[in-house]
Amino acid sequence: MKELNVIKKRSNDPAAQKMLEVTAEEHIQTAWDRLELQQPQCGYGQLGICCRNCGMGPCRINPFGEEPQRGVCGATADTIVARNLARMIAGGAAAHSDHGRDIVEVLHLTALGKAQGYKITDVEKLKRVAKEYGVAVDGRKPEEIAKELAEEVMKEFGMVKGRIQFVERAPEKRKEVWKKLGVLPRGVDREIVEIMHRTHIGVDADYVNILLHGLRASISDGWGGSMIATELSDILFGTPKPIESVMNLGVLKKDMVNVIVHGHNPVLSEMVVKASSDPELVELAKKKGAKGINVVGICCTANELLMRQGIPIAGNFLHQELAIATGAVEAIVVDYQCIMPILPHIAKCYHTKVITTAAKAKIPGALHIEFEPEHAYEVAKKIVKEAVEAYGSRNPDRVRIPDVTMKVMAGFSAEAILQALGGTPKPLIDAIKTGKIRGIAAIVGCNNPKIKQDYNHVTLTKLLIKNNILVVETGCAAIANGKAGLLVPEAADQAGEGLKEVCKSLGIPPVLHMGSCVDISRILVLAAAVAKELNVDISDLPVAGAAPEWMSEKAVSIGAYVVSSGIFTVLGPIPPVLGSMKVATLLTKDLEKVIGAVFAVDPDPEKEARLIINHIEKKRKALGLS
Ligand code: BF8
Repeated sequence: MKELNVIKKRSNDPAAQKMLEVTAEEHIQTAWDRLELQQPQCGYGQLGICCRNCGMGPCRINPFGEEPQRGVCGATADTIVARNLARMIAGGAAAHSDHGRDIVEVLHLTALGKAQGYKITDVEKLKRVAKEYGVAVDGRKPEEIAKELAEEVMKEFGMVKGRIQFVERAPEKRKEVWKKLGVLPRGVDREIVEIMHRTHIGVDADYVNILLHGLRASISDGWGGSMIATELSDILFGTPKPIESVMNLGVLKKDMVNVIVHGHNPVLSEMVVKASSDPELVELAKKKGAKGINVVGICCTANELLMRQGIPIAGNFLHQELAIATGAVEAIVVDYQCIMPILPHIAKCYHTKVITTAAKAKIPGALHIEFEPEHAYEVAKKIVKEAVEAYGSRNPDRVRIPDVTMKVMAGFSAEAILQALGGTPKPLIDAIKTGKIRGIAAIVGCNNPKIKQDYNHVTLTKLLIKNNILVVETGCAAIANGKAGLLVPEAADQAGEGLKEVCKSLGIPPVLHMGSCVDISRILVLAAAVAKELNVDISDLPVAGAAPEWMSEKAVSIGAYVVSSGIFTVLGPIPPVLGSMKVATLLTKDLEKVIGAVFAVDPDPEKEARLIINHIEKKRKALGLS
C-alpha cells in the first residue's frame, strides 16, 4: 500500500486522500501512479523540440548545442517549438469551438421544434444577442429569432462573414491592437485550419509569424467559439444567477442510484438531470431498493449544471477515477473532453457502467448510447435506466464514500455580477479606485498530477484574497476552491479588510465561480465592461490571469487568448517551449510591446501570487491609483 506521506503529497483534498488509500489497497492504478511509471518523461517532448509533422522524421534537436541542430527539412528549434505550440492552440480552440457549434445546432433544432425536451429559457438574452447579430426581434416569436440567430452564428465558423461578431464586444483600443498586429480573427474554423496548414512540412518556418497566427486562432476561441458556447447555452438553459450547492465525493449517496455526468456540453447533462426525476424511472429505482436517483457532476459539465441548477459536484479532473472507486457509482455518463480513457478499465472492478454518448468520443470498453437532440429525452431516459438497472449489482460491502462535502455559492455570470452591483460595473470600479479591492485575478484551468491536486489553486487563491484581490474562477480551479471552502460568503473572513468589507456588504464570496472553461468568455465580457467604463484598454486594468495546474490543450488556447486580450497570465506547469529561447523570450517578454501582456511561469503558488500582486500594483500606479 502507498505510504500515507506519498498520498498526502498527491492531493490537497481530504476526500481524494481517503480514496487514494482505497485505490492503493485495491491495487487500482490512478493517473498519479501512471505518471510515476512514465518517469523519466521524454526530455525532447518537455522542451518542445521533437517534430513528427512529416515522414522524414521524427526529428529532434540536441538541446546541448551539438548536432543535430536542424530537422531533416532544416527546421530549427525555434520553428519546431513554435509549430508544436501552435498545434496545441489549434487542438484547444477546436475543442472549445466544436462544443460551441454543437450548442448552435441544438438551438437551431429547438427553434425548428425538432429537439426533444429543449426550450428557449432566456428570451431576454436571446433578444439581446440577436440584436448584436443584426437579427430583427420586434414582433417575432422567440423561435423565429432563435432560428435566424443560430443560422447567423453558424456562419462564424467558416469564413462567410470574414469576421467574428463577438469580437465587437472588445474595447476599441483592444480591437485596434489586434487590427494593427493582423490578428483579428476571420472565422473560427478558418484560423484553426490555417494553423494546421502553416505547421505542415514546408510552410511557415518563421516562429514569430507562426505564433502570431496561434494568437489569432486563440482569439477566435475566446471571443468566438467559447463565447458562442456560453451565450447560446444561457439562451437555451438560462443565464446563471447566484445559487447554493455542495461539492466533493460526499455528494454520492449510499442509498441512491448515483449517476455522474462528466464532460462538457450541457445539452446532454441537462437532459440526464431531467430524466432522473421521471416518475417511471424513480419508481424503478425504488423497486430496486434505492431511495431515488442522485445526479452529480465532474469537471466542466458539473460546472454547467451547478451554475444553472445547483446540481452538486463530485469533483474535478483528478476525481474521476476516485469517484468510481467509491463503489457507489452506477453510471458515469460522458460526452467529450477531459475524460480519461482508463475509466471503463477501472469500472470493470465494480458494477459501474461507463456510458459514452458522443459519436466523436467513443472509449473501448464503454457502453455507447448515442445522444441525438431529436430524441434527447428518450435517450436520456435510456441512459438513466441503465444506471438504475446497475444498482442491483452494487456490492454494499465495497461502498466507501468519503464523508467529505463543502457548501458553495456559484452562478456568477457577468449578468449576475452586474446585477449584484446595481446594473453597472461602477461600484466595482469605485472599490478598485479607492483600493478596497486592489484588482481582479482570474484563476482557471485543470488539475495535473505533476502538481499536488488543488494545492496551487487553493494556496494562490488564499494569498490573493488576503491581499484584497477579488478572484474570479472557472473550470477545475473553481471546483478546487469550492472543495476548499472558499466559494461561500463566510470565506470573506479570510480576505483582506477592504475586500472583506465589499463582500460582506454584497453578501458574496471573495472568490466568484463564473462557470465552466468555455465560460472564461464571461470573464472577458466583464473585463471589457470595466475597461469600457474607464475608457481604457483591458491591458491597462489591474487584472491578471493564472492557470496554476493546467494540463490540457484547451488551457493553452485559453492562456493564449487571455494574454492576447491584454491580461498578464501566470502558468504553473512549464509549457513545452524551453527548447527555443527565442520562443520563450517572445512569450514572456517581447509580447508586452505588441499585445500589452505576457506569460510568466512558476510552479510555486507563493511566487505566482507575488507576480500577480506586483503586476496589479504596477497597473494601479500607471492608472494613477494609490
Ligand atoms: O474544460 S479545467 S481539466 S474539465 S480542460 Fe478539463 Fe482542465 Fe478541468 Fe473543463 Ni477546462
